[in-house]
Formats: sequence, structure tokens, C-alpha cells
Amino acid sequence: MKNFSIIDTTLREGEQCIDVNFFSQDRKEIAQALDDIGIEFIEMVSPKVSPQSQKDLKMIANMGLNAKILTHVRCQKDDINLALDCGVQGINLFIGASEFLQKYSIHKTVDQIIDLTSDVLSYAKGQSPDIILRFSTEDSFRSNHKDLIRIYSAIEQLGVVDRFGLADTVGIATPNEVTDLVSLLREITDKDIEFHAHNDTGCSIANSYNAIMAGATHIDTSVFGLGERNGITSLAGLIARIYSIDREYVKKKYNLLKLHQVHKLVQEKMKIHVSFNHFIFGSVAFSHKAGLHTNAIIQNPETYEILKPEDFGLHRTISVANKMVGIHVIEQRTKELGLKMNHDNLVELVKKIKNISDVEILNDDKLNQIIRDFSQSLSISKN
Ligand code: HCA
Ligand code: CU
Repeated sequence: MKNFSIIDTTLREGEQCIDVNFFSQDRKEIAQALDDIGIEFIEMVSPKVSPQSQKDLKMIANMGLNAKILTHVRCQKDDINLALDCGVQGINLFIGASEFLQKYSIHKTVDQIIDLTSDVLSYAKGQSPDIILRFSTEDSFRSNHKDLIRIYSAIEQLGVVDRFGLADTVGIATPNEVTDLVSLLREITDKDIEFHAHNDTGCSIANSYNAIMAGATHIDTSVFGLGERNGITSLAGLIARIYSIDREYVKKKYNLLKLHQVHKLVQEKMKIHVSFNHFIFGSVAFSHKAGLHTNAIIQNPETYEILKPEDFGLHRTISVANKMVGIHVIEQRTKELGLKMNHDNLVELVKKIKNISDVEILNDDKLNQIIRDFSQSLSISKN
């Protein structure tokens, strides 16, 4: 696994989700919770967004967190000045590059984009030589490659930028396209490369993974993947992806037991409905049902689990009360209830459970009652 850093942008991109609105206290607690995990960078909304956003940026930049605080700004000197006044450690500057954005958003040609960004980036570095400066193009994956090469090469030559970004703003990129574009940018610069993936077609995690493999050093995430439309790379999803490749590396890099806290915070504060099948923190993420699975899981969980729930402070659930149940788990449940049955009895009991669950939904209490009743009927027939 290549070394990489996470830039969590829950407090910027996340707030662009239609259901999300952060107040001061929310921002403070979320920033602290991200820092507790060991997330390396926290991106916050531009101080231009609102007066309180400006105060909160200052407050969080001065909290003394280990995470570096970044803000996301347009290509304007005013925005740069305001960001620097807030005491941030880094500025993430972006500008549209696709034909759509050249025409309908920024109304500039490629030459004008190069002139403007060169001017504003040089200004920023001149004002604050220690600032970590990032330059990114919006909608990179619908931009003409020749335009991108011209823009990035010009900015690289300027020599003031610490990190270059690529953004799949509309979630259109495939993993192979990400590999290609990150590799192309890698040929232009030795500097850090950041990748930002929207998830409109469900590729954001795979795309982020391919970006790392192709040489990206920084990946943008948000809690639950919150962002514009259906969002971006989920923090838990990226962690799951990397953990499955190199568990020890991820466990050393991040405090995984703290990952739950920030998810709980965002869920409770924003009152959002978390998808039942979200990575790691969805309600069914560590549940097992089919007989073949549960039989193997009770012997060795790794048979059907690549993520260990206990590494995230969670537990697995093994569903027994359903029609897919197998004999081994029913035998175990019977023992747990203090009952003893021979193999033939167990075969008959499993059959009975399957028949009942064909016509009614079982739960644990009902299942236990069926087992007890069955056991009782056996002892009655014996007597
Ligand atoms: C947007 C901007 C952005 C920026 C990403 C970046 C995108 O909200 O339109 O600066 O790297 O997706 O392009 O989030
Ligand atoms: Cu975005």
C-alpha cells in the first residue's frame, strides 16, 4: 500500500449536501472527532460563505489540532486574504476547466485561466510563504486533456504550488480513467496529488483507490460520503478499502476505535438517515444470515469477513431466526438454551423452523420458544 493522507471535507463538501447545515458547535465537535481518529487534513468552507463560517474557521484553525486546517477558496485575492486572516495552514484553490465550466460558470478561456490562477497563486504564496497551497481544476474528467496539460504545466512551472488536485466533480470517471489522468499529472509534476471523487455512479471508492495506486498522495473523503447530490468518497468506505489490503498499516495510521464517534456525531446532529448498508457503520454491515455463512463464521469469522468488527468497536450479529438457518447454529442455540438433542432431532427441528419461517417472520424469542416446545414434545413422547 502506498503512503497517502486523508483530507476530510465533511466540513466543506459535506455541508454542500442538501440535508446538512452546520452550526459552530457542530463544526467544533466534528473537527475534534476527526482529529481524534488521526485524519491528517480537515477542509472547511470558505470564510466567504458567511460571517459565522469565517469565525468558525478561525476558531478551528486555533484549536491546536494535529490535523492541518485547510479552506476551499475561489480564484480571487479577496478570498485568499480572508483565508490567511483566519490562520489556516493550507488553501485549496480551484477553478473550472471543462468546456461546460469555461462557458457556463467562469466565462474564461484556457489562457485566461492560466493568467488568473498564476496571478492569484503567486499572490497567495507571496503573502504567506509557509502556506500549503493546492491548485485543482473542477470537472477535470470532462476537461480536454490538452487544456489540462497546458494549465497544470504552467502552474507547475510557476513553482509556488505544493499540491495539485484532480476533481471528478460530476462523478463520471471510471477507475481506468482515474489511473490514466493521475498518471498523466504524475508526469507533469513531482508534487503531491490530491483526488476528489463524486459518487454519482458508485465508483468513488474504487476511483480513489486507483488514484492512490497511480501516484495520488491525498484523497478527499467525508463522513457517510456527504456532499453535493449523492456525495463523494465515504470516509468509512475508503478506510474499509485500504484496511482490506493492509490492515496493520491502517490500524497504525488511524485510531479506528474513534471512527464511530464522528459518524455518530454527524448522524445525530444532522438527523440524517444512514443507509442500512453503509460501509462499516450501516446496521447490517457485520450481520450474517445464510446457514453456510453462519456455520463457517462460528468456527472462524474470517471465512466470510474481511473487516473485523471489533477493530471498529462493533459486534457481528449472527441471524438464526430465519429460513436459511443451518443445523450447526441451531445445535449451538439449543445448547445455549441448556437443551440436548441428537442429530435426528436436530434435523427435524431445523425442518420445523424452516416450515414456520416460510409463513411467518421469526425473531429470537419466537425461535427460542419453538426450540423449547420441540424439546418438550420430545421428552413427552419419550415418557
Ligand atoms: C464543487 C467543487 C468541488 C471541488 C473539488 C476540489 C468539485 O463543489 O463543485 O476542489 O478538489 O467537486 O469539483 O467539490
Ligand atoms: Cu466536490
